[in-house]
Amino acid sequence: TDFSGKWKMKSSENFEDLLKVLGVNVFLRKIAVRAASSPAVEITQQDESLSIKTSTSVRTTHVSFTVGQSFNEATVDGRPCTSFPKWETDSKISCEQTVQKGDGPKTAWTRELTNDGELILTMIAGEVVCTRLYERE
Ligand code: R13
Repeated sequence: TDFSGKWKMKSSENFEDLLKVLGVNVFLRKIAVRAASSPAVEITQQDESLSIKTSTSVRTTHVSFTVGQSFNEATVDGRPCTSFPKWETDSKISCEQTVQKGDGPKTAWTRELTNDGELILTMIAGEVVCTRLYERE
């Protein structure tokens, strides 16, 4: 599977609920939700190594990792965490996150390439699953 490409978001579910369960206040939530409605995602992949740049008007994140090796990133509410990405299937990566300090709901994400070439991102916090569907630009 090759996740490489520039991606645009087609739909998003439960993004605000995700931030809410993570304790983000309503003021910052509204700003984040608005900005996250039109992200630009660029992924480059070489074998098991991925680099994912996610840009919005208020926050841009850039992560690089190799599937099967832990790396440091931040949870969607901005807390530093250690992440462990693994192949769930040959077209789906699932990644568990462990925050470096403090507690809160268990967080994780998955990225899956569908048969029709779309990308499904899920971000999970406790019982809340945010699902975001991307298509190539
Ligand atoms: C701002 C500060 C407050 C906190 C926050 C959280 C998330 C975001 C912005 C902010 C955004 C996230 C976008 C995520 C995307 C995910 C994806 C709560 C720290 C800066 C308001 C914008 C686009 O689809 O991969």
